[in-house]
Amino acid sequence: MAGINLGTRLRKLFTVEKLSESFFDDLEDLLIEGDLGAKSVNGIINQLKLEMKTQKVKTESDFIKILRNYLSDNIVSLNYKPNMENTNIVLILGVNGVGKTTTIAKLAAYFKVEFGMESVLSAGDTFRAAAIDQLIFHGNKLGMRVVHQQHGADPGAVIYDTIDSAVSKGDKMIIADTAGRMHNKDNLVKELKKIDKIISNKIPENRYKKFLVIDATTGQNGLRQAESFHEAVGLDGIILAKYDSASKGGIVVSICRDLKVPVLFLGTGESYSDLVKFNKELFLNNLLGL
Ligand SMILES: Nc1nc2c(ncn2[C@@H]2O[C@H](COP(=O)(O)OP(=O)(O)OP(=O)(O)O)[C@@H](O)[C@H]2O)c(=O)[nH]1
Ligand SMILES: [Mg+2]
Repeated sequence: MAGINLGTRLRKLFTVEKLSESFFDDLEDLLIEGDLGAKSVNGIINQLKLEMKTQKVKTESDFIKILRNYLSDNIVSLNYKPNMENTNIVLILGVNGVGKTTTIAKLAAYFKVEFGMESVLSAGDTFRAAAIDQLIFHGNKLGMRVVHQQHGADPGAVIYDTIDSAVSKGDKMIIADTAGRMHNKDNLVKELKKIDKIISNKIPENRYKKFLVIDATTGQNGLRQAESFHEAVGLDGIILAKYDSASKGGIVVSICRDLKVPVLFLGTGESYSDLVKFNKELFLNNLLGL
């Protein structure tokens, strides 16, 4: 919703239309524009209609409060804590250009600050020519090890080697990159399932997490992406990149509501420190302009 404050528009709608015939139609349009997604919006409208019958909704703040509560009930957040004793792996997924590789570098910086943990970066995107160099560049800047093979190598083999080397050296955290694009979607899904199987055979479930990066500016496409990846390998969490853009990230409401996958972090810029833990209250205040 480029540059327009959803909260301001919602309050104005309430004040001007006062629950008239067109109120819920216009409300629906506003929420859809806010990237909340058709299914979520239907749920919100039904809930509002119900609550507005039973509760006195006199002011726009009464109305915003009901809306906020509904959204709050549908958003799940998660505070990721790695195992400090054994090797953990975080597999970073997402379609091309959403911010995966940048997010990997930010996560490595975050794990260092938050847990004093060095990460090993695994160059699992062997599909795009420059992807390996990009990860090596970040590894050099961060002073962290990068395990890689040549362009076109089998990503499963790269990640397999990374795990073996991390376990033998006693490294506690692996962050693995993946290709966002393949020759076609079926190939990508096949490749990801293979990678998933390789990792699952080496690292137990409680130390293996699959995080999907979503670009905050892609709107409802983000929900479709999450559905595809969730169906292919099962997601443990969402990282919403480019939250510093005009988007307020309404898309995560749909993802949480429909897939029950929690949100972990927001990417708020291009520097290593631009990764913040997802805070539901702050997120909702920002979404609704409170
Ligand atoms: N403003 C902003 N830009 C970001 C953020 N995260 C990533 N970017 C930028 O988005 C662009 C793409 O980021 P990458 O990390 O290369 O994305 P990717 O998903 O690895 O891309 P592919 O490897 O091509 O699939 C880069 O210019 C990043 O600097 C963010 O949180 N905010
Ligand atoms: Mg990349």
